[in-house]
Amino acid sequence: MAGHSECEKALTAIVEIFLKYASKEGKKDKLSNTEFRNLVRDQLPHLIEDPDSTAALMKSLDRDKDNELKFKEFWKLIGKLAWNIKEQRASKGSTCNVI
Ligand SMILES: [Ca+2]
Repeated sequence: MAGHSECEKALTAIVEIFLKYASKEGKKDKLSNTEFRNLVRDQLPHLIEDPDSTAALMKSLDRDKDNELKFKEFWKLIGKLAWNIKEQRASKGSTCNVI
């Protein structure tokens, strides 16, 4: 990653985290319910307030209703979280807060 920009590193990190958690059980490129819950708990503790509500969150992201999240479905969440961070920064000029 030497020489990569902050943005390139951030995007790569998101992809690598997705693949790391998705590879733990079942299909290697999709998140199961358990994998998604673990990812939220470990990687998004300041952005998603209630890790116990991940089942409902997963349901809302699982567009094709196969009970797994492919990267395209997971990316909707990343987009939403990024949007929330941007809105909070714009309104308060503060650092990242819990949503
Ligand atoms: Ca799915």
